Amino acid sequence: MNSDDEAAGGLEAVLRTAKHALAAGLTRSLPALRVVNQPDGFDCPGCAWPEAREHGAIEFCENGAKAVSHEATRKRVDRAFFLRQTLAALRAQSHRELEAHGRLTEPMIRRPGESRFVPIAWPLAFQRIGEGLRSLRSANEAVFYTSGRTSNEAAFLYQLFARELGTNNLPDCSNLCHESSGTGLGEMIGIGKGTVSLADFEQADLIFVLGQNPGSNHPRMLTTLAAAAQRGCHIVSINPLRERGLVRFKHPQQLSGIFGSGTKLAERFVQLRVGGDVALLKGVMKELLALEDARPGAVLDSAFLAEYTLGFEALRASLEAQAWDELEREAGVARAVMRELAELYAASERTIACWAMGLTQHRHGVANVQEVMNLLLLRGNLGKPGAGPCPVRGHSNVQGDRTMGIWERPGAAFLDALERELGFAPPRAPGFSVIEAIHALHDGRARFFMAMGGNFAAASPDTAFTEQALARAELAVHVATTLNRTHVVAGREAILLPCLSRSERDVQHAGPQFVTVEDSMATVHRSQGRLAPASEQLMSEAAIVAGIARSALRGKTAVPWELLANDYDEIRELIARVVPGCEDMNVRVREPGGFVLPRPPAERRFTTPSGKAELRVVPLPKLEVPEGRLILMTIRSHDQFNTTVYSDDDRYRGITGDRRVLLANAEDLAALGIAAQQRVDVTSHWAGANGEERRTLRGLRALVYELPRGCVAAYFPEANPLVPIGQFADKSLTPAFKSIVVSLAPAS
Ligand SMILES: Nc1nc2c(c(=O)[nH]1)N[C@H]1C(S)=C(S)[C@@H](COP(=O)(O)OP(=O)(O)OC[C@H]3O[C@@H](n4cnc5c(=O)[nH]c(N)nc54)[C@H](O)[C@@H]3O)O[C@H]1N2
Ligand SMILES: Nc1nc2c(c(=O)[nH]1)N[C@H]1C(S)=C(S)[C@@H](COP(=O)(O)OP(=O)(O)OC[C@H]3O[C@@H](n4cnc5c(=O)[nH]c(N)nc54)[C@H](O)[C@@H]3O)O[C@H]1N2
Ligand SMILES: [Mo]
Repeated sequence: MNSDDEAAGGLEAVLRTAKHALAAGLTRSLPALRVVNQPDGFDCPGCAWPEAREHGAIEFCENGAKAVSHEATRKRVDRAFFLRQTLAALRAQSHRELEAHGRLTEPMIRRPGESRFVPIAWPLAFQRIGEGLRSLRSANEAVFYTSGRTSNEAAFLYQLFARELGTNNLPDCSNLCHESSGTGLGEMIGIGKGTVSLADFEQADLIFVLGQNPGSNHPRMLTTLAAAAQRGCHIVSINPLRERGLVRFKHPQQLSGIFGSGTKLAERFVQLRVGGDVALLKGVMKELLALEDARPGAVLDSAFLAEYTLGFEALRASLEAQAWDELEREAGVARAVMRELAELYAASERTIACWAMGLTQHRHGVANVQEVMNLLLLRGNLGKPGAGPCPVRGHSNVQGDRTMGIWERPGAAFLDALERELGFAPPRAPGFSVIEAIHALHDGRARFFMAMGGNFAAASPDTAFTEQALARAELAVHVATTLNRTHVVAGREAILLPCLSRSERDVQHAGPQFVTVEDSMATVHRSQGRLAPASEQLMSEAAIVAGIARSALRGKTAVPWELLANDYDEIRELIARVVPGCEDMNVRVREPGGFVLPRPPAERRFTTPSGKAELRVVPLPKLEVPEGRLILMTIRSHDQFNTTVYSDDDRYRGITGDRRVLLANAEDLAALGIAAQQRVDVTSHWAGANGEERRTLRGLRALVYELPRGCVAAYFPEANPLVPIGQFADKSLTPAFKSIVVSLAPAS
């Protein structure tokens, strides 16, 4: 490979961006791109990486452009479309085909036993949903899912409605995503968020990037990493796959980046086994203790450990008792490499650790996160400039939705505040997370399913089981922008409600509205769409929730729904009274750049029971992989946003024209007698309640790839049928999307 093939970004990214804008129709898409992530524009609907707030600079990336162009498409899914397409025809289409039909334009309903969606007026749709909800025996038979693109204002209203109705059944995409980070950090430092800001990246001298592929999934993060690398900061990527976007980077929006050879990013790449992070990190910490023994007082931050933490002695004892051979075997990394990492870390004054799905989506996802936090705490890398944990969030407002109360296990303080300010008694029992909701729908404990965005059927594990569960809902209600698999499989009866997208103008009775979002670093800022709505019939998410709430609760409500939906300042007044840190929200969010929510650990204050940061001893996970079987991780390509697939290419990984592929180590394929390019059937195996369970996905093309022995990879969501419903992270219940035991056979 020459350097051009290696570098992410550059001229090719510019051309791709232009191509996606052209595909959407220049007149809709280019004005939109000009106001993405600008102070008076809208927040990019792509990832949650914060914007560098330099006025005048156009802050978007190739993949943000794809997300914007996708919602700015000129194609329409209208009543004529549904006359042509039966349910059976829609069910036969791929994820990519369904999304490519374009934007939903008017409310539609599919009645029980009918084979088509037909139009329904908004008031009648609300009425029907209200009836459906009132017919439930208990509010706990309803499930209210949220994906992470929903604004703070809509999310706050949505949870308020669910709780006034009487349930905490508010599963969200976080359950499938960073829940392990929230749980792991919450136990150790008191809140489930990271503590660093963009400014910290300007001061760090060492950045770990664990289980993350920012070149495709957080492209703007590369600008930050490139700037750090240029001033000499060390960057270490820990990943079974050598992700090209982390090797070299060309800034696509600067001339030097378009034509130059790029900045070298991660100078160190540690290729561990899938699931080997706890073992690797234990090894690094064990070597760190050895370095401290050799140079007492020079390696650990003993003053910090003594003043701010608990549990160091137990952690030390467990590391000392841990055998090296187990660590090397489980990590698939030699002790010498762990030693090198320990030396690099010991020499660093300010370390940041970034991570994403490669850590969270394992049975030991919480343990992974806690080992990272242990490592940081040993050298006091928390609450000082240039240092700290940085879980890199996925959806653009997934963190904000949680702050607004989209959570099946809300804290007592949040519920108390709701009760105090709204005057109704919210339910106190925990609700269903995604996995729990799937089971409840499956066995009839839940009978109503509503989704505020997202694609529950395709994003969840065990597709066959999940689709069966969704199909059993008596009524399924979807608030969405584009058509997807969930809309065509869920519910005996289904209602599709089309909403405004992030980039579109939102005008209510009180005039033009803006919404707010919270990025990955806890900054809350405004987002205001500028494009004309895709159809005159679209409603905002906030107005849809208010309409449903009024219909379902009738007069029995303590909430002025109409007033709130007419003027989002009124929603923010309420948020300011309920959500800590949002005081004076209407004033502060109008200031340039918005405001930062409090993160006590960033000031070395800990709201844990002990009042200290608590180091944790986590067990060493042992992935039992029987002879002849492999561990499968499911990952994103460069040309998708979660279940929205834009093309069948994966440019940085050099894969074109096919997503039904299985990436594997050459020696593993040879040992199994499978040739490169041969089609294989992949079967997952797990211990179910009634003996071994298995699922098979047929006809994936085997591709030789630079992966450790025993590890294979396939794309999400095509590979989701293989993910066992019963395998999820301890404590956080995040499905083990990245460690599935599989066997291969030549395609039948
Ligand atoms: N363009 C675009 N942007 C996106 C998204 C998108 O789909 N498209 N999705 C958004 C969302 S919701 C999220 S959550 C993020 C996801 O962002 P990422 O977490 O970067 O996405 P994944 O493709 O799931 O990649 C996980 C990485 O983990 C590695 N990995 C897998 N198993 C292990 C392991 O056991 N250990 C280690 N150390 N590494 C491992 C994989 O090789 C891969 O590089 O991106 C967000 N941004
Ligand atoms: N195997 C496997 N499975 C995974 C993962 C994995 O790595 N591997 N990753 C998991 C992760 S990290 C996540 S976050 C989940 C994602 O799960 P989800 O968030 O449920 O899925 P998305 O694909 O992001 O949702 C796309 C849909 O959202 C709707 N939409 C888009 N914009 C808007 C909007 O502004 N408003 C509304 N109301 N709707 C909108 C569109 O109809 C679109 O079809 O998937 C999870 N599933
Ligand atoms: Mo995510």
